[in-house]
Amino acid sequence: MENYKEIYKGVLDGDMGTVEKNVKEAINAGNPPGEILQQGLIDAMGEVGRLFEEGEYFVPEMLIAARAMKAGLAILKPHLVDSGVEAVGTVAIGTVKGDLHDIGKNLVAMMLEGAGFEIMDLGTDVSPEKFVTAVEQGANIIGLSALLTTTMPSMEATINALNAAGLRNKVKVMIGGAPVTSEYSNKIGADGFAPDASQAVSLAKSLMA
Ligand code: B1M
Repeated sequence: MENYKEIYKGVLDGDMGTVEKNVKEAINAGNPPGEILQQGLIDAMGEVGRLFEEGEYFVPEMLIAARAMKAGLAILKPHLVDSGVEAVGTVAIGTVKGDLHDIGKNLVAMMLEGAGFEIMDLGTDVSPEKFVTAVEQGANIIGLSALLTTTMPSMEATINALNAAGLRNKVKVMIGGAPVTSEYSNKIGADGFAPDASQAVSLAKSLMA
């Protein structure tokens, strides 16, 4: 599919215009939004990570690639999010303290919204205290995202803060992000781990059941 190749290349080049144009064309041609997302945007971001690891890309290249990906996501969002679904629960989601990566977190939030969850998006670099406040404000689930091995301990710190506030039994905790595993989830006492956005939806539904 020519548009997917252009989207992929557009993300790698950090070319927002090309990404936007080809996402629109792919949608208008009737391609499934999930496929545009995976084969165009997500696959390209994986390649950006690989190029960074190999020393071919540096932080500025990662940043402009992320900006191009976000431009594509903004166009895809209404097609991924099915409006009019009844609310099934509230998820307060954020990227943990010290971590500024938000693309995966945004995607998970979008898919959860599409599945009927109410979303409290706490943003990035979210402290354990802010998650605690969100539970006090009525979140049924908190979703923690971490992309750096160095920020994963903030997940455990958040669970500890919920325990200290006496709120741990009032909320379910789900975690995810590239370096996170289900073993880590068990180790820190989270209620579940999802490796991607669609499995995050299944997990959130099962946690609410
Ligand atoms: Co950063 N970065 N980055 N980065 N960056 C990674 C994560 C890295 C793996 C690159 C690499 O070395 N290959 C590496 C981490 C190494 C490690 O810790 N093991 C890294 C590094 C080192 C850094 C800096 C330290 C670089 C530096 O400054 N020297 C720095 C840290 C800044 C900080 O956070 N304090 C940094 C900065 C940045 C940018 C700002 C330039 C930019 C982020 C822009 C933004 O997000 N607004 C950036 C980017 C773009 C990346 C890569 C290339 C792409 C991440 C991404 O968006 N992926 C990344 C390499 C990679 O992952 N291949 C990398 C696409 C996204 C859809 O996937 O986020 O995995 P992902 O989300 C998935 C799943 O993980 C899951 O579902 C999502 C959708 O399927 N998921 C959840 C995520 N959260 C979930 C939550 C859930 C459930 C599922 O429940 C709640």
